Amino acid sequence: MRERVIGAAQMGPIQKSDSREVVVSRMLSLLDQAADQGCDLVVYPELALTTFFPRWYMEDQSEIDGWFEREMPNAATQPLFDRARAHGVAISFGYAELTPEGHHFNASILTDRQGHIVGKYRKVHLPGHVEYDAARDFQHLEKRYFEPGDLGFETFDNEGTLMGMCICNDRRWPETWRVMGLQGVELVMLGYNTPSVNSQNRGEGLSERLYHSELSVTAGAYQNATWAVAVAKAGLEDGFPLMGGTIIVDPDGFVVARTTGEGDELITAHCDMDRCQFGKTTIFDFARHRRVEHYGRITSQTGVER
Ligand code: ING
Repeated sequence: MRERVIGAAQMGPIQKSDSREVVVSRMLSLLDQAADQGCDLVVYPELALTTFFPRWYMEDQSEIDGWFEREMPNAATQPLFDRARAHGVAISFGYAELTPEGHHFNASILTDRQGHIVGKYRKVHLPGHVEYDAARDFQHLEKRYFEPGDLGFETFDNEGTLMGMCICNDRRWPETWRVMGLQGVELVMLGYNTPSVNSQNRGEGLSERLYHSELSVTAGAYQNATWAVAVAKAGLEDGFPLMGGTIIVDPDGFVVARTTGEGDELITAHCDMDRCQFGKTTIFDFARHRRVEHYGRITSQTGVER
């Protein structure tokens, strides 16, 4: 049995005026709770250090860049890496990355239990739009502020467990999960900031959105025989509601832990990574069952060709 004790650290709202330091202190509190409960890995949400700023239309690049981190760790986040190392807990969290070359990514990192970064991911599937859209109840300008990720969907051997990351909208695309599944992934970690309401369809309510999120994560876990941890930033951010719905899912696609509220809330699960093997060697033994000669459209086409 290769057990990892995993904590999903859901975070409540971060207001536009909240400093990185205030946010990090909340993350430290969740980390301490996780360590007290025996966790050896803690997963935080997408863009965990700031409010979900793509809801705001901005034109001034220096204002936009103020939401990004130029290095990781940095002064604001060093206490988090130091505390994680002191506890012997690996962490994963999302943040807005501004590279030395001037590229802007919606990124996430993964550390080992000594606080060393062992993996990085940059969000591939960017939802939303580039220009201000007056038809929307609120903006979702990820295509304006971020470039599509350039690292693909990699997996990382983190102290004996093969781990992978994706971010938010990525979870809705089966390609995300299968590319990691084809590498033998055993744990997929993802954070999300998902509005509770659809900016383009007032008819779609919270229960539908929670269902679609859980459907995406449980399907991805089941169809690739992997554990999955999906962690929300939730609650009312400057009046804009983000949904909760944080879950930990086993390799058979069953939810083993879920949050109940929309604030800072830790859930944990004892996850035996060897439980991935049954699915990977029977129903989802890709080598025995897949017929790639029929899958060409998946990579040769972007859109539909009737
Ligand atoms: N947020 C949302 C998400 O994919 C979205 C955007 C919501 C797209 C619902 C489609 C439907 O969960 C982010 N940040 O990707």
